[in-house]
Amino acid sequence: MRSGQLAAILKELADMMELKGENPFKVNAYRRAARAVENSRVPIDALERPEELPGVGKGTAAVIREIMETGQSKQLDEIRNLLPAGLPELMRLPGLGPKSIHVLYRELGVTGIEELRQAVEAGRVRHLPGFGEKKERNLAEGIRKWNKRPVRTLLIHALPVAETLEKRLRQIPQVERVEPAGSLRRRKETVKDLDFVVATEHPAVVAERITAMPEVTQVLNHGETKVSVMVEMGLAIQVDVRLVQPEQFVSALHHFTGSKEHNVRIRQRAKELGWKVSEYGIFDPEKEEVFTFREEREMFDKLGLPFVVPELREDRGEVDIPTLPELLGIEDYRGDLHMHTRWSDGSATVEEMAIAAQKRGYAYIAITDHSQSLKVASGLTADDLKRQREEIDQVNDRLDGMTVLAGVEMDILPDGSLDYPDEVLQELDLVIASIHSGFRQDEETLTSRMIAAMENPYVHIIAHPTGRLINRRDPYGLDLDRVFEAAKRTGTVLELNANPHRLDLNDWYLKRGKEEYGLRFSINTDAHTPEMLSHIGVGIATARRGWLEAEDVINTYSIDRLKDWLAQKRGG
Ligand code: DGT
Ligand code: CA
Ligand code: CA
Ligand code: ZN
Repeated sequence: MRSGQLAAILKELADMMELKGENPFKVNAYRRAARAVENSRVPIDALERPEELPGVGKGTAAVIREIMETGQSKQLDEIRNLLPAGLPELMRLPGLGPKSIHVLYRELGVTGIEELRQAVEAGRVRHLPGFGEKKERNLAEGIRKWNKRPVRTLLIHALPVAETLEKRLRQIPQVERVEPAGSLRRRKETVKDLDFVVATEHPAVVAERITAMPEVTQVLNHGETKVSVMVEMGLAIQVDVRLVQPEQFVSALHHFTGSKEHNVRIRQRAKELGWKVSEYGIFDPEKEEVFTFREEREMFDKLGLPFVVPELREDRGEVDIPTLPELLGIEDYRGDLHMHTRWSDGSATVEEMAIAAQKRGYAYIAITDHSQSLKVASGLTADDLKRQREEIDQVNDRLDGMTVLAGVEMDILPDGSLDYPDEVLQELDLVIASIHSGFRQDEETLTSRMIAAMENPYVHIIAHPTGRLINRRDPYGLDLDRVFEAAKRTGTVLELNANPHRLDLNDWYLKRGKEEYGLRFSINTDAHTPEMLSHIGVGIATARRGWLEAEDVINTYSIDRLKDWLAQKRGG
């Protein structure tokens, strides 16, 4: 390892600890150590005792040793994993260091750029210690620039913008029909831009109204058939609106929903029948006739195909098979099995989570706080779990028609062992295991670690198996085929984590796990607040894109069936 790499990890550790609000003495110890490493005249790999570096104490030396031996720091991984995912990237805004970000987090609950933007807009930032009006103005500018950077927008951020725009378009008197199209309609996890198809007899008038919207910051294209604008509605995003004659609405909607690959297959299908498909309809050259449709179903019907819902239009077989699956719907979902409370790093009590779940119409939930090794998330000891179980029992007594299961999200430690002995696990109703540290290990080590956890009969579910964070962190280097095979063999269920930054397993892996290994899955929000239970919507959408049916997902089971399954996994 080179000194530069070591120093960079130490600096990052200091930043992350400061973000988290750790004691400044500890933070400074790591900063000092980083400087000492950079300035050391002895090459770092020749250094036998890091304690000999000026200003480096025993504790810091141990961390340096760990980094030099393993190439990483367990503590850093843990903090990185447990801080709200949007917090570290705030450091990229000019004028914001870890200390001020911590103040924003602690005082205003800011956990990412969007919350910060709202706080700045509401004028709440200027009153914080060390901020003021000038800094607030600079932040506003920094955020505007940041939002213009070319990354794909998360589905969960795009959905409310699309909804507002859709309403706006419907209010224009000359507009007859409106539908969102493109990747948003297909519910892809991220979208590049927002596409709409609008039916109107007066395209020029409608185009004028769109470009005149107050949120439009730039007009990219202003024609009679297409208007493209940049809007700033909480986030900056491009919006493409196609203006079509009412009778062409359905074929245009299909065309601009895509995907491109799906459209290719549809054109091939039409060709087999001697026809041509375009955004204007299906053309029969022999009869010189154009077919148009009132609904998309009629168009698929005309082509002799079953109706393909937008989520499946990715050319993953949807045009090639005679019957399509009956996809999972939100109404099939009966309970969330992964969430946190104040016992670890959540914001609410057990009862508050249970009542929020009841309001959503669920029959059960599982409380799964973090385990003891995750000190950064105040992980629970075996004794804490016992006391938490008492609280859960009381909540179960108080609430009708809602079962709260006592669970845990247990760390799979870097050496492959589990964070509690079996005697502790057997007392719990449900055990989730997951990796929160050492995720840069090599493929073999990581894969064996995960498989070892699955082989424990008390482990029911593996949470967020690939560990990816959309736009932020690549998946762990796992051999997923071996993981799928082990899940099948041991009856362990893999999670689709519905946190909008994770959506892990993704649609593609879900389909593969189901079709090639016959796996079942669990879809959970991993909520840390009652509001976050609503993330289940993007989870269900991703499951649908993964071709999952109700029967493939254990969260659709009745409570009795779920309990049977939980017992059966343990050989009961
Ligand atoms: P995105 O925007 O990257 O998240 O994904 P899409 O699928 O929304 O892609 P987009 O916005 O470029 O185009 C919307 C749909 O329009 C696309 O799925 C297929 C259809 N389409 C038809 N012809 C064309 C074409 O010539 N170019 C593009 N880009 N799209 C076309
Ligand atoms: Ca698009
Ligand atoms: Ca587009
Ligand atoms: Zn969790």
